[in-house]
Amino acid sequence: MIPSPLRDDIGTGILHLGLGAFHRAHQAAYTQDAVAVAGGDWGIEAVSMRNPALADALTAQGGRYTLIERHAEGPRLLDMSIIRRAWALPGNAARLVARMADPSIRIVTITVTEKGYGADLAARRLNRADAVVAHDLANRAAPRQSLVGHLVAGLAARRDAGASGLTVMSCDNLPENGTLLACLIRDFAAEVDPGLVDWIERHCRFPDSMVDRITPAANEATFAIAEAALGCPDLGAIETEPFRQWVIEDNFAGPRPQWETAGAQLVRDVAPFEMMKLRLLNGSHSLIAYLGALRGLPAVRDVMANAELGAVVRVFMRHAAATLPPNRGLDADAYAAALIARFENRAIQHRCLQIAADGSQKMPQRIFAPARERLETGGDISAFALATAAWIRFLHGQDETGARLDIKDPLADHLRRALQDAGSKPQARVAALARVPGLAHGGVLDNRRFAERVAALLEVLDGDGTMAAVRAATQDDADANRRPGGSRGH
Ligand code: CS2
Repeated sequence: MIPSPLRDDIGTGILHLGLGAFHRAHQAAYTQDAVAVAGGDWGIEAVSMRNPALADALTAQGGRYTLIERHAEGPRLLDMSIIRRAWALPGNAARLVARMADPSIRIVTITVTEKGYGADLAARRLNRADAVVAHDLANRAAPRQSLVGHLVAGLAARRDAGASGLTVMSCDNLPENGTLLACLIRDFAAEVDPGLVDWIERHCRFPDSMVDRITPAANEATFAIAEAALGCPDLGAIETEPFRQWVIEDNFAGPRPQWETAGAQLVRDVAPFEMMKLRLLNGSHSLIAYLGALRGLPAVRDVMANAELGAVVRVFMRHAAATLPPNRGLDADAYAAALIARFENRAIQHRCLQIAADGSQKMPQRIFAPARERLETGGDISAFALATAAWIRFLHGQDETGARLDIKDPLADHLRRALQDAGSKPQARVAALARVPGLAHGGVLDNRRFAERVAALLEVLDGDGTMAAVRAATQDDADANRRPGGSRGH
């Protein structure tokens, strides 16, 4: 175990919302390293959005937990102590407001996953149809429920306390995540407290950020490794890959930790990094997750160990890379090659079903947006069509052996009903999904060329199974590459 390098008397300058594994493996690790090198009162007060058990367990451990980095040569264990306090939000809304108004808090960071924002991803506005958002807008006297409702209440209290502005940084996998969050907060504030909009615009900042570290949910092995090292159980232990990347828009309302001393990149424009990551890493992750789930393969590494599935992932990455704006100083080929090695890491057991969850919130930026660009430029769409067909087949809730698949998705009921009503014809199923309210497909599922390709692959999935569909999609790519002038996915 590598001991924590931090002193005990570090003050708390960051309030974090979302105490999941990703935060503990990524932002907490960067911040601990930055404070160890450059100092500063940047301890983290972490708020669990739903789960009191985890917050209680961390509190009982004095905020400490073991971070296990899964290197090829064996695990490396770090004693983490940057989280100074942890508590859960249910029943504590007033406490959150009070902490946001405290001048010693300078930054609020957020990892609540894509669905936690209550956003209409197509319009990039507040989703008034979202139950918790609608509740907060309609019942201002009732306890708040939505992320944006809590943040707006906290910002109002901060203004009323006469404190300085705040930096509120989203660390979730959404395009222009900070800009999106600023729009949602503006939408909400304009309705409940119009004067606040101006104060927020003048004093607060919402930097965009690209976050990356593959962090599976903790499993029995995670807890066993930590317990063996500590001699007692560690309920906060988590495991992660060695790789990490954090690209942050240098746009802060006040001071910040010297995250660059820990390897973070502070840049003017995050968009090129974020687009490459969302489309190559997260896009192929979703493809892997749906193909793997249908095949009954437990984890990403198991999908990559199959030569044909590994090959289709490479084809997908090539096509996704072809949608990235050129000349942005980033090497997509090297990035893709590194990704393959990360996905193949035998030491990481990243479950397909974990990644497959919440597809309606992930497909838009990972699959539909690049597919739309390919349709506009007349490029090959087969890899995106395969990901879409596999998702639809997955939504039927059975793998190809007939075993039940658990569909976790905020739109699950709508998606299930749409597919049930559509009957068995592939074209009708694609058309039915295109009409699901709140699914931000950007017109892609209504596009004739795309819908036909998805339906054709869905038919193969239904009739001949996952591998046959993979072969059909890979064949498209091979044919395109044989045509004169056709290559490299263009
Ligand atoms: C994954 C991501 O669960 C998912 O949808 O694609 O959590 C992925 O592991 C991270 O973005 C990696 O940085």
